[in-house]
Amino acid sequence: MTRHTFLVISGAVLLFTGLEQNALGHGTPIQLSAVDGRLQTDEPVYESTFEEPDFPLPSATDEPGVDAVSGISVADQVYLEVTSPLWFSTGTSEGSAVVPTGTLTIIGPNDGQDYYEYNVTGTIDTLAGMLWLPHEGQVDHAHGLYVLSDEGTDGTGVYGLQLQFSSPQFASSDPFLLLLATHDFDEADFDAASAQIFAAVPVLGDMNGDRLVNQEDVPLFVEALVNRPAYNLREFEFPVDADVNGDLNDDGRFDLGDLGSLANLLAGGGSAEATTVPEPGVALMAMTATLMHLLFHRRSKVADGRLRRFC
Ligand SMILES: [Ca+2]
Ligand SMILES: [Ca+2]
Repeated sequence: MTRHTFLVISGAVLLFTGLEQNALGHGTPIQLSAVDGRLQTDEPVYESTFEEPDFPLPSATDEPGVDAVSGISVADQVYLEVTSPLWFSTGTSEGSAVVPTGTLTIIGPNDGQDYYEYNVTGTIDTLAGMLWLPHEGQVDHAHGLYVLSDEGTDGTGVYGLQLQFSSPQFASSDPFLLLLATHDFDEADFDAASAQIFAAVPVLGDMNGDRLVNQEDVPLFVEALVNRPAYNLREFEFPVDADVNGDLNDDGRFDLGDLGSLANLLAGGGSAEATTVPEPGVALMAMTATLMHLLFHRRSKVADGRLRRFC
């Protein structure tokens, strides 16, 4: 297995419109790798919060510089793409994520001469593909900046943007979610705001709530189909709406008709955590076997009169 690894260190900056000073925060490092011809990140969600602002904003041309690359060839091209609209949540109870009128600016690493800057608003097509690599010379890690512009109606809260890395040389990474909280946001409300953004940006096919799609979702996919009460008792790292995540053929229903779509999805690459990728037929057979086992298991327990539920 060939493994190329380099680091994308994400800085994060909060820019106050109308103020001369700017607030600087540091984002979570994103580790990007290429394994067996496929890009992958080390986490499905990255968070950044700003406690005490740090002044002043460093020069954009200095901070997002690229120091080095190891692994991925400088001849390879890697792009950063937006895969869903920009979302915003204030984390209020019973609230929801909304598409903000404000702007999130992404400043990509430079190539020794210049840097790339893209503004993302509520529309998905603002960042159609930002060239993240190649860079000249040896590069071990790259820096990016995310600038939250306090414009429009969005104020204190959390921004959520789903991104992915793509490349002509590699299969695309799974989408990953970037969560950025403004410096004056109460971190006690961060989980609520995040949950509202998670709901706005579901990961289709993720049935075990890790925001990844791989073989581990198969038994949960089946359980959600055949025994929803048991499935609903489960607690996941990230919230899951089975009827949304499981409706892979986009017909508005989560049912047996989605099984084949999950098989195709897994055969198409799985996720960053998947180590083997089955053929569609193999995946479908595995799911069918799991389904039959669970159905038989439930029937047996019901038949003996002692257990009415399986888990
Ligand atoms: Ca999953
Ligand atoms: Ca469906």
